[in-house]
Amino acid sequence: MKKLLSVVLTLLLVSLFTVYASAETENVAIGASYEVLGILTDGDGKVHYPDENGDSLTNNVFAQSASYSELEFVGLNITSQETSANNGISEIRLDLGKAHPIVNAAVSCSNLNSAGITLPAMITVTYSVDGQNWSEPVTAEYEVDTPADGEVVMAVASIYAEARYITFQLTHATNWIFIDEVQAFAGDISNPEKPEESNDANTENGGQSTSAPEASQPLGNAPDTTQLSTDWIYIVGVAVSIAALIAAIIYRTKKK
Ligand SMILES: [Ca+2]
Repeated sequence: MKKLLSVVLTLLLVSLFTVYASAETENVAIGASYEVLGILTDGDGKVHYPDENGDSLTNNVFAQSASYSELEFVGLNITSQETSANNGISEIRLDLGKAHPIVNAAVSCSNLNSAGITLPAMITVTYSVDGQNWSEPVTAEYEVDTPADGEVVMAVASIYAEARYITFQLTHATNWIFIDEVQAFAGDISNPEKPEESNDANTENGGQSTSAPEASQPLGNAPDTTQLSTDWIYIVGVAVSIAALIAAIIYRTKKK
């Protein structure tokens, strides 16, 4: 009986580790090249809040505070030529070098209202394997519900598809948006933990596309039925594991 118990416990630990490992992701945007639309050059040719070395957004370094004086931030201005010509939307176009299975993409933004720097009113992400065929826009959600003034806030878009090119479209709430990093996390895209996206953000900008996941399927998302059944296998597996673990502990306690 003891042998059986140790076998069961070992199997449980292995299965729990497998579940944990499948949730691991890696930021494959570190060191990736990108293009920015929205840096402001004034009439005298002065560049305001530039991307000093052209690597601030993928160097895996974050600003120490929300301040505009932090060199890690790249300033994007709604009156810049590029943003003006792009319907008031600034963009960061990331090239990962090759296609990766992308679980989600994130962008880090300063929220310093007291200095006229606000979070984008909306962030949408589109992605592509070949740079020709693009997904429908996916709305990124802020990780903080009510960001405080002076806080740096991350917005995350759920992707679950192969992608090499990822474009962040940043709709301005005010003149300035300050960004210090963009990220793209590769991992297991076969098992999306579907956060059912609300369409609230989409309605703010009537022109943008609505719900995203269905539209992004042509680029490689698994069908919903597969996702659901895989989810349930994990949930049942973990539940059985925990029940068996408790039973084993009770059994051993009684033996003593
Ligand atoms: Ca950075």
